[in-house]
Amino acid sequence: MDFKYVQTTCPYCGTGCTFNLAVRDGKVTGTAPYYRSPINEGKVCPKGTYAWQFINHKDRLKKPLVRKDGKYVETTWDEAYSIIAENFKKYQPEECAVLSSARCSNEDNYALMKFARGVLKTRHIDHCARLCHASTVVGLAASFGSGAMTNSIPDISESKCIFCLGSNTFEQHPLIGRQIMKAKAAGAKFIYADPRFTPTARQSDLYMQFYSGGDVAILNCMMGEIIRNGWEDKDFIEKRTKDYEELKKIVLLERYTPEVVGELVGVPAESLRTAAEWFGKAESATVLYSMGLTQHTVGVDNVKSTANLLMLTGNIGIPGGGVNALRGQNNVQGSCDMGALPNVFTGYQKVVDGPVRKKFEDAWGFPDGIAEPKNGFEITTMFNVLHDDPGRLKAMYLMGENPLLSEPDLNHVEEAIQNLDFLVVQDIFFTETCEYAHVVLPATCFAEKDGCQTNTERRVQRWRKAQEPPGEAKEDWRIISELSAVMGYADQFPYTSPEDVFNEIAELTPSYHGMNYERIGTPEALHWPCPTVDHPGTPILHTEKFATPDGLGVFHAIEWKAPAEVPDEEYPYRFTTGRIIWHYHTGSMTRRSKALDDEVKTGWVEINEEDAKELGVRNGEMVKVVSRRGEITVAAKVMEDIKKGVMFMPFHFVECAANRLTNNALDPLAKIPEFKACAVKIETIEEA
Ligand SMILES: Nc1nc2c(c(=O)[nH]1)N[C@H]1C(S)=C(S)[C@@H](COP(=O)(O)OP(=O)(O)OC[C@H]3O[C@@H](n4cnc5c(=O)[nH]c(N)nc54)[C@H](O)[C@@H]3O)O[C@H]1N2
Ligand SMILES: Nc1nc2c(c(=O)[nH]1)N[C@H]1C(S)=C(S)[C@@H](COP(=O)(O)OP(=O)(O)OC[C@H]3O[C@@H](n4cnc5c(=O)[nH]c(N)nc54)[C@H](O)[C@@H]3O)O[C@H]1N2
Ligand code: SF4
Ligand SMILES: [Mo]
Repeated sequence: MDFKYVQTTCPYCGTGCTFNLAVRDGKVTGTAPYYRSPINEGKVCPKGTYAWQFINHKDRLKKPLVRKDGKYVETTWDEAYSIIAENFKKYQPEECAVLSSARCSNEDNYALMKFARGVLKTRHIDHCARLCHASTVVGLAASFGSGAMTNSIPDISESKCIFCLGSNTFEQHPLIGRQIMKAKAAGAKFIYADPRFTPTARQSDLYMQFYSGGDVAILNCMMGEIIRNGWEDKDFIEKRTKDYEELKKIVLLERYTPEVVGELVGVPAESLRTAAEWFGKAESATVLYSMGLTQHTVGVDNVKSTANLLMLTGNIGIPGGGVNALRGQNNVQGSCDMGALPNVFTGYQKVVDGPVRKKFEDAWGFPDGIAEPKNGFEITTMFNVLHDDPGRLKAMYLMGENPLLSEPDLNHVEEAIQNLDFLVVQDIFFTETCEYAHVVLPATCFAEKDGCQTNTERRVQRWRKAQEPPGEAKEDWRIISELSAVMGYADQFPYTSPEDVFNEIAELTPSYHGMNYERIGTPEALHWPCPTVDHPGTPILHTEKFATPDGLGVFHAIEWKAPAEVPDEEYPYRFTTGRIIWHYHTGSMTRRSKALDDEVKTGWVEINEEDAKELGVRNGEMVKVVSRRGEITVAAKVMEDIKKGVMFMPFHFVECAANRLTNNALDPLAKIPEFKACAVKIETIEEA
């Protein structure tokens, strides 16, 4: 028997834990701890523990598939490439769109970004970061000049006061949750606000249960209290920020006093006062947030408000402080860094910036040029254009995303995608989205490839190949390179290994410039920015000055606004969506992992006890949840842990897909949809 351990990084959430894959006779058969990672020190959550179970699942895609007469038939790579090449040749760059993947490596994303802009010459490229932390990228860039988490994961344990708002950390970033427990053990106060009494809420010293969509009001209220009591950091405000007076004027308004806000969001005024006092007086304080803040039509406002609070209290650029935007997918930070966005090349270098563009043109050497210097469509815009303006977008190349379950308002998305003439999907399983594809390409998963990914704290870490892929599956970057060669661009994709791709990334990306496989291969790996080969990397941002042109942080005076759709007589309940610890997004991997699937087989809707009583709904009863966009039948989970008037559903399950109900209303700047607030009604199903 042949047995070995292969060290790798978790393919699920943005925490970026390291573990070993146990490999027996060439097949991955388990996981084992790897103790030297400073992030997780040998521990993992259930998804990490069982991240091996889907790898050799019988459903893995093993050969390219083409649709013929409505059926998918296996084909050779050569035929698949020539069908794709022939089809894409028919369309203008403007008619093509590309979706990249936060589940794939930096090398995969870079290759696809280059394919979009260089081979297809289209400006329309985006990925699921749009549905996730687009508000963070826009909001923190406006406040600090850089849209990334400011401090490191281990640094959270140093904080004296942690305010967690819109992040269910213990279920969605469990190994960051562990840092909260370490901070608490060292005496930190932990404040938590969420419409639901989650496992994270159970660990809090102060819990505020509020109506979804009330975040700016809460943050303004806390800032008002801090200023009224003189807990603000005057020195920091004066030396390192600007536009403070406008902020001050707004947050001191009568409408943001604890009494008024308490009434608006459904929280006792006293709790708001205590939260402000703990946060304002702490030696160091941090905000941890995630989707509860970003997935709103006011997502950018929410993010800017957290930046306001942290600057007001002088908690930026110090250990135990910071705006810690917990990024979601294993490599969503990396896919943004790689320029899988409609407005930037790698490292946030703008596509409209002349010298930047010239740099990429020269380095890439496409003889017939690259995409025009203009921002492209966001993923949400792509589906709106497909739906509302048929014929404008005709072909799409999609790698490692499953929008037919993850986008808002699925009925709209289903109509939209049928307006494509040609769709290629590259995945490891046959997903809901594959059902609309003309060609499906089998990719390798994390255990079958080398590469790297960038976690939420900007740490760039390695994946290492542990086994051969199933059937004829290939690495994503290799598929893209081979296809590009068939399309006449072999010279532009000369890579023989992911390391070749990474070296090109480092060359063209200032924040990755000092990185190479050897340097990122250590247990600590490296945080960007890392501009030179002798630079140690940057765990904490903005220590001396902000990344804005004048180096100052910018306060934004922001008023609270209601969500796009609020409860009314016909749809009287606030509806919000999210996740559970056992499953991951559209479930393509976790529902094929026996241990995780055994824990939770299907979805439910959480209903407050009193609401259930009024509705005459019993625990476990099947009910219809109806919004203006669609309806689903699902079991009711009657509980006291959710605020009265609010209902919650996990969105992982196709048979009761929460996104049939969600609202496609967008934040005007970030173009992120309002997954966290719409209105629904409940209909009981008559017994037959
Ligand atoms: N197990 C598991 N872990 C994951 C994922 C997964 O699918 N499964 N996905 C990963 C990804 S990509 C992401 S982006 C992260 C997301 O991580 P989180 O943002 O922590 O997860 P969510 O469940 O979407 O939402 C968090 C909380 O927001 C609350 N909430 C709802 N409405 C509001 C509101 O209006 N305001 C506030 N402040 N809170 C509200 C919800 O009740 C919920 O508890 O998780 C990552 N980790
Ligand atoms: N209602 C509601 N909807 C939401 C959210 C919410 O909170 N509420 N959250 C949103 C957020 S934050 C996010 S991030 C999105 C996520 O939305 P998606 O990214 O669409 O969801 P995933 O299920 O992660 O899809 C990733 C796909 O990549 C495939 N894959 C995995 N590894 C590889 C690989 O190495 N190569 C290739 N080619 N494919 C691979 C998987 O099989 C899967 O099909 O969902 C969004 N949708
Ligand atoms: S916390 Fe996230 S990265 Fe760590 S094991 Fe769990 S899913 Fe993987
Ligand atoms: Mo996400």
